[in-house]
Amino acid sequence: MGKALVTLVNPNFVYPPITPYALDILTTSLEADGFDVEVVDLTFHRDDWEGPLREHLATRDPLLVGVTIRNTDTIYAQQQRVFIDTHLDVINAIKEGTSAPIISGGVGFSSMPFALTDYFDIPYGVKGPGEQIMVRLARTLLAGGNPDDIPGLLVNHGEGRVRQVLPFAAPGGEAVNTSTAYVRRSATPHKVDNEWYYRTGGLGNILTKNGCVYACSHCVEPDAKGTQFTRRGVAAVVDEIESLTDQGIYDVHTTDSEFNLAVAHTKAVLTEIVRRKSADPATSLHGLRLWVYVQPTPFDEELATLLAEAGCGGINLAPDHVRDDVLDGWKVTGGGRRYYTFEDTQRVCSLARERDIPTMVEVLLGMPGETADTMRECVKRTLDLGATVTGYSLGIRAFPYSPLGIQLAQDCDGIRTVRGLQSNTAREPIVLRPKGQCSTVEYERQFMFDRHGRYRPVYFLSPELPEVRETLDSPSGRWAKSIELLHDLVPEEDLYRVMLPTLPGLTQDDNNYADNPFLLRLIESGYTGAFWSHWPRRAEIMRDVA
Ligand code: B12
Ligand code: SF4
Repeated sequence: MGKALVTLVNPNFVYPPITPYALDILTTSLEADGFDVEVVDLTFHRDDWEGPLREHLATRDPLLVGVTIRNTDTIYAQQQRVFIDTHLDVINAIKEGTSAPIISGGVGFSSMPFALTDYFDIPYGVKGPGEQIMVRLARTLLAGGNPDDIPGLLVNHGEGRVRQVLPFAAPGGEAVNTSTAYVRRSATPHKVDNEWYYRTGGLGNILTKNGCVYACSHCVEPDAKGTQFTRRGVAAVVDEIESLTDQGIYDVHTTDSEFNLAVAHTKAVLTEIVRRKSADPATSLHGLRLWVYVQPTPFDEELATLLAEAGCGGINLAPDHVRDDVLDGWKVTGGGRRYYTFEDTQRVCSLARERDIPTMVEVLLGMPGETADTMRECVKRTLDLGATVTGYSLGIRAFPYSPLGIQLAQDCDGIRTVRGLQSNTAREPIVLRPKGQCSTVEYERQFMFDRHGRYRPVYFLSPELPEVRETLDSPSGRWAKSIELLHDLVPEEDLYRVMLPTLPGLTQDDNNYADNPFLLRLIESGYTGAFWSHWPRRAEIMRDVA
């Protein structure tokens, strides 16, 4: 028996299911500090979640309940689905079942933490890594202390007043448990069932470092995760990967913002995997397929060879575009410098091809400056890369603290809309207020809700794309002509290896992972590994399972 019980709830109803890794991390730290932890994982009960939640709360008396919010919405311009409505339902049900305080965190939560602490009407929230702060809160509550003394904790004072306890450091750093392997279990009652997630979702997951030092203008991650790299101990990371492969979880996806940044550490992790494989013919690491997110630099021969030797299943590369004039000021370091060129992208693709490592190239169209011509050139040159799969997105979700979101709010200045601001559910022009003109809760809220409290997630699509005037003038206009143009730009013979944004009825080649019908079929049929790796064979696979 531990000091007290902490309940952790996973309200993620998106399929294919993704292992709630964060809950293993929180559990590891809480248990190490002597707390009992029970996980109520509602992902596998998305149609009857109230039953298991009620039953848990009726038979337990937790000191504290933690709720992980991984995604706020699809962040997918063509299907702007919001998830926080069901998260609120779950949180309200928790409140009915217990008087224990509720704390929330997660990367989605951290993208608008003040607004969500207020919206969920919960006493506490955490922005960024939560393992250390969660332990401090549990300890403080147990001792009858004052949570207002826990630096970094978000405390809800009611009526829209959410404050972060000072002094707080930016997310990351000491907030991360870097020294121990996180305990990954399977089939243990009341814990995350990693093997079941693998069987039903096709992937496990591993974190090697937290945060990102870059400042790409579309991206929420440096703000939500931390603006520095916090590296985990190499042995701890590889011990953890080995514990996953020991449990039969062979396809493991990195959850670093980018695996190849802080590249000396990346190489150290891979070297340790390779060392263990060559030292021990019996280690389950021989079955590992590691799926990684990378940027075009830093990436050299040594890294490519280490990836191949460690057992890389595939590389997901995000150059986003090919043209310098579009990428300038967008894909930049914290100091504002560009950090790769199109030649670097070509190089990663050929280094991977030489080693038979499949590649997925991610392209983000519709950022500021995008025109029909830049789009045309981008599609042509990215298809020429010969990647296994190329994924095109059109339009970007604007978040309160992504550099683009901040800029859009400044440009609106609370008095005008800006061309390109869009939301499928907008009923009036989107006018954002910059920070300083409103409270932090209000500032964050406006990126998700309109002034009447209706969901209206804010997106940006380049107004220089060839859209008709009515589309550009309407806050809910759909960039349909650009999508049609994009489809036209992909030659018929390349379609099998391309993911495209779609309009209802246009095609099935949808690149939104949330409840994607192809992916769901794939998983039912026992396929594992990153979803994109099966994409080129989708027609055949769908025929086989029909
Ligand atoms: C890898 C990844 C994927 C992979 C997952 C592979 C796998 N097997 O895990 C794939 C490609 C499948 C994927 C899919 C999607 N993803 Co994704 N993904 C990521 C990525 C890079 C890592 C997520 C992760 O596991 N992080 C590691 C964990 C340990 O960190 P964490 O969850 O943040 O947890 C820490 C803290 O947040 C905190 N914390 C977490 N929970 C709690 C709870 C409490 C109580 C407390 C106190 C603290 C706390 O403490 C934790 C430990 O330090 C993130 C970005 C990122 N760098 O995190 C995007 C990200 C989470 N994904 C995102 C999205 C939108 C999606 C999709 C919805 C996309 C889509 N439309 O299909 C789907 C959803 C799938 C699903 N079923 O949920 C967005 C979410 C944005 C938002 N505001 O909602 C992110 C942030 C990407 C981005 N830049 O926008 N994803
Ligand atoms: S897109 Fe840029 S800022 Fe975002 S995680 Fe990747 S490198 Fe970092």
